[in-house]
Amino acid sequence: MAQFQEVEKQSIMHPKPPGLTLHYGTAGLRTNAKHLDHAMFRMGLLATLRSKNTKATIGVMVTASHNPEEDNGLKLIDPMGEMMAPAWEHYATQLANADDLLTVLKDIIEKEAINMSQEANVFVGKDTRSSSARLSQAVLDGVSALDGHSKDYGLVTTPQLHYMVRCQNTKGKYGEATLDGYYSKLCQAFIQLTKNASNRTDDQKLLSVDGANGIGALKVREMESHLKKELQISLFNDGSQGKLNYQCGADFVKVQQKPPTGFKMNPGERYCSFDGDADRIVYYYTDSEGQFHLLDGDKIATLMSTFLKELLEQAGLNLKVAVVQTAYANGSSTHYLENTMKVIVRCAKTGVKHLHHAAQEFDVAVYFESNGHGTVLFSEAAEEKICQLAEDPNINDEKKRAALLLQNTINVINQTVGDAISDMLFIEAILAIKGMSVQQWDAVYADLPNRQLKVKVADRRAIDTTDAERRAVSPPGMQDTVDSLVNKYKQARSFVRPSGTEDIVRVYAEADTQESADALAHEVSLAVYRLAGGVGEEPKPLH
Ligand code: G16
Repeated sequence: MAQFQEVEKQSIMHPKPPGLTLHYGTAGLRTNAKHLDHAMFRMGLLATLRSKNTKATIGVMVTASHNPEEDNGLKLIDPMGEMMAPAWEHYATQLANADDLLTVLKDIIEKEAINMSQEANVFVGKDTRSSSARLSQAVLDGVSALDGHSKDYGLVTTPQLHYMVRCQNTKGKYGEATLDGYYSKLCQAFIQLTKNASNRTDDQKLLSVDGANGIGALKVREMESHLKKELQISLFNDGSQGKLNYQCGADFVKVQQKPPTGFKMNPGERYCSFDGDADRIVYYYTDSEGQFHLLDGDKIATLMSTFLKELLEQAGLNLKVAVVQTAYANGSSTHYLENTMKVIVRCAKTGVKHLHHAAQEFDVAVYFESNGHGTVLFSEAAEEKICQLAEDPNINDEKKRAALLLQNTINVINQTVGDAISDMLFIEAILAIKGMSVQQWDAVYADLPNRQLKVKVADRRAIDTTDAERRAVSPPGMQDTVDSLVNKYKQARSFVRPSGTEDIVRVYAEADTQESADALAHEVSLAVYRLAGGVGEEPKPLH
């Protein structure tokens, strides 16, 4: 077949480094950018096969998101804008590591009974990393080697590319597959929502955004004119000076529990940070004593689900609302959601693909990881009921207002995946409508003090977990040790899991005081180091 000859010819230009093994992990392939050229070419091939297989447009986003600038990676996007199906993740790993590329390629074609004469379309996007241009070219080479058509969106955020894929495959029903279409849809919905905030002052329209020195900063600038001054963004860490994700961005702020560098915080004002590809967001402020307060994904999920539940009640719509979290969710947030809010709470494995899947079971589901990665899903039936109600001429004013707010909420949200820009607009709209300050939002419940640490081990797959990653099944003795350490502290909880995006093991601990959370996290880190083959220096106490 001429296509295979072309693949063979082109693959010589994208050689696989000997001895390198890659895994399609939590959010795709990710490692040092030096090692990725062959994998990018091959993922271009795979995206083309997936497009032929689904008879739809597929997306390939070149990014390593929160990782340091020298890393890169790729996320594959399925037809409805969701993360690629798990069965195909396995093919991605096989293909990336194949020594005999054509055999693996032919094997996938046979197993999936792919019609090679079917047309293929692939959308490609990239973040601002210096390696991204070269690597996205390798993806485009892969697509053309199998005679696929590609559209290069160039610099876009990850959620923007997810959005484009869904728009394309739903023939405009979701929106227009252009950046202008994306900004118009989200900003118009935001403006409609904030029209309901009659007492909104000019001060409440101000928000400071840390762009992580990445693509999010460029895109916020691009969006500004669409906001018609209804939100006035002061942008810092915009990429003009600092390094991507270095001492800034959502991951830094969440893990370090401190503000990013690059600006001075004014007490009481609202700030938020995006991550490197703008699919995560966290909020924060300092109080008059200079104390830093973080509003992470759990606080965001609480704000969004409360708002939606209230509106659904006002609209008289009996729809099931759920919140999907992960093991990292602060114990206080889960307690508040279950006992005060009385919403259904589910725990999924880390990775938005798992949360997204769990959320699809409900009429309305807010899914968020503590790290700020999340969105809201409405089932088709729920959307239909809301739209019907909004158009019903025989309902009272309260119901009408609630139905219209819900309709605009659907439009401000990017339902394909967590989206820092869309989440920011929704959060700002909720605060405006409820007339709520960031301090009032923060006071809804008090987080249990917590700490996250990383441990370097020889092979992180030595740790295996179960129960949505809340318990370790290997190495032997790991879980018993964690249990006995947890028992030493009050209101304590801890777990360990291998990261799917970095070559480390993650440790999470929470307890009644920060000292206890820090001590527990350190003791569990030591246990990981000793039982799972730690490398380098033993973890040191935090204080
Ligand atoms: C990715 C995933 C997230 C996940 C994070 C950390 O985020 O999309 O769902 O929480 O990695 O994963 P891990 O703990 O396995 O390293 P991003 O923003 O880097 O794409």
